[in-house]
Amino acid sequence: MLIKRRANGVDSPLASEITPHEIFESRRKFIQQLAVGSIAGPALLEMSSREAFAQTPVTQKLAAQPNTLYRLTDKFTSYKDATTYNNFYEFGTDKADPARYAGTLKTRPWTIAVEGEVNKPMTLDIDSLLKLAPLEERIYRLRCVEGWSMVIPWIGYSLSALIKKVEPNGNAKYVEFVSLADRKQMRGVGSRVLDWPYTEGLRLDEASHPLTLLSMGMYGEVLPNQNGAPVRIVVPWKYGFKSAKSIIRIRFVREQPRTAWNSVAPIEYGFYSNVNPNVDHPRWSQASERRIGEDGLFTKKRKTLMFNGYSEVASLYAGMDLKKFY
Ligand SMILES: Nc1nc2c(c(=O)[nH]1)N[C@H]1C(S)=C(S)[C@@H](COP(=O)(O)O)O[C@H]1N2
Ligand SMILES: [Mo]
Repeated sequence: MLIKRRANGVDSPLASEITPHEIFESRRKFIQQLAVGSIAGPALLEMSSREAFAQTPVTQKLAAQPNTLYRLTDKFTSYKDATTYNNFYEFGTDKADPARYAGTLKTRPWTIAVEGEVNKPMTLDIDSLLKLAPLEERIYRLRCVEGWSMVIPWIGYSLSALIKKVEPNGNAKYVEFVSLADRKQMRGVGSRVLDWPYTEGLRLDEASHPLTLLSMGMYGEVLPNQNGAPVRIVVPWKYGFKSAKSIIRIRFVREQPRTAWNSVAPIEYGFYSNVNPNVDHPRWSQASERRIGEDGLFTKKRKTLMFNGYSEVASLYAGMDLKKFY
């Protein structure tokens, strides 16, 4: 059988676990039709043989239940755009660099240490992490501070599921995320654009908010390396840089942690970095955004929404001056 593997370090998947991303959409429609009863059993067989003979590059499929609460109705960004227009400075600063160079990242074995101010520190390997809670598919918008956005069907579960397991103690006020920084696998880590490793942080209540996603997949598959395999954070109401990729450590701490972008340019990148159309970045207006894939000459930009449209998080910031705590 013609099954090509991407060089992404994922252990050989079973043939039955493989889905080409190109058919992700048709599979979704098909499953929806199945659910409403307009397609009967035999079509299923037809579908699987079509999948089996698809001669496109494939990655490893990852099953997840659609989360009905967190599903934007916006059209998805194409898989191609979402996997070839990336910020992942460990592999270079050009948008095309991560897709070009992240193949050298070895995503298995992979462990993530969860530690600090918790009663039950633990080190989990990626397989136990995948089994810790039911995997959900959530369609979130990700807004980069550079002025563009994407809509992506992520797979994962609320970070709060992991937080409950480790039992933060009374001293835990913030959560720090640390990405891998291995020069041997990541050609950009030699550069001095950032002080490696890439770190990010959230207040404990932000990290515990159900929207905060621990993500291991997208578009029905495990995460491509350039999107932060094998595990990353996705915080949809904050600028994209808060969503650290390829994380190896989650630490519960007393003080607001150092974060990578805040350290290099504190005036430009605040700790909070909530999407806010009323507070401009010194170099980029935050009032509107370009949706990746909608780049026609006359395509209108979209208005950027407060908290990227996730208004349910507003209560986390009650009484705070969001111009000061940008
Ligand atoms: N470790 C790490 N995480 C990172 C980055 C990075 O350079 N290194 N870039 C951030 C930025 S600026 C954005 S916009 C998002 C992009 O995520 P995506 O490529 O999956 O769309 O990842 C964030 N996470
Ligand atoms: Mo970004």
